[in-house]
Amino acid sequence: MFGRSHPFQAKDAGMQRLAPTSVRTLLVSDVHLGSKHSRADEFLAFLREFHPESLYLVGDFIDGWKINTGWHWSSVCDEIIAHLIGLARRGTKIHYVAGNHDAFLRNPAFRAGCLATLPRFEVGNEFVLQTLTGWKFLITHGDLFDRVESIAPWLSKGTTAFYDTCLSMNRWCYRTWQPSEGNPYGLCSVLKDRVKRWIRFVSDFESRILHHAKQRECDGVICGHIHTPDIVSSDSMWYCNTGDWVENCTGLVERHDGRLHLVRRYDEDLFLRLPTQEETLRRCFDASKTPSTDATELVSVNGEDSSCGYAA
Ligand SMILES: [Mn+2]
Repeated sequence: MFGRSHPFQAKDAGMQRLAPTSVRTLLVSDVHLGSKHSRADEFLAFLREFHPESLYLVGDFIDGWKINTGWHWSSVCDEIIAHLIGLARRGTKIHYVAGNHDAFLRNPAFRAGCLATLPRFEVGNEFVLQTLTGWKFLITHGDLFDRVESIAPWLSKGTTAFYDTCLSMNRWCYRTWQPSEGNPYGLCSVLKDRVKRWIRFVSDFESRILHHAKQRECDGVICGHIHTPDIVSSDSMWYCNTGDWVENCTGLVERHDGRLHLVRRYDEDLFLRLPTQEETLRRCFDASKTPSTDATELVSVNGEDSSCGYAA
């Protein structure tokens, strides 16, 4: 589906940039700017594809853990920051959710000192997004619900060092053999997927985060942290993970027609069409059904909605 002419590559290919697509909301997480493994180029190309009314940076946007152990801040990182300031000036509201790699933003004194002067820019541990169709999603990074992260941060830091080594080895292998296309971090992605599945199993990540969203009277959650993009329904709620910009290059878009669109660089896109709240209530009343996911539609880009692809 994503051939070599994918819009993310337009900048590299020297093609003319298309006008950005206007969208209601854009959500991205785990960009890890400052880490040498961050895919800053591709992320900037992706950002330029859209003009969102609201932008959510769902944690680990800046990798503060790398400040002492290998800080890589390229000119592209500056371009990304300049682009965000430009978006804010043109009216986009930017929400910055703090993650475990940029936990310094959880310090109120830091926030008050450095960020108070930025207009249309808000920092928090969590936000509630009401979609066009009326559904409420809790937006949080996710580390606060990762049992490994909260109980054994030393283990988390240890696995991060191991993971960085894997990323470096993977990049070396990719450069050595230079396959014509594919994900340069594909091997790592598979490895990390296994590790994260284990963490999900051990720490009960999804159910803990959904439980919290339910307590906040939300219908679902949008998070990042585990670098595994996904849209799944669980216990009559929606769990959406925006993925990352290290291995998967993914982001979540809420389009003006109300659909949630998970854009995936190396896999098929996913679309989630949620009915409006009124529609759901009417169905419940008509058929005495409980509010469930039966009125929703989750399709891949190759499904019947294929005409509504990425560049629509
Ligand atoms: Mn994280």
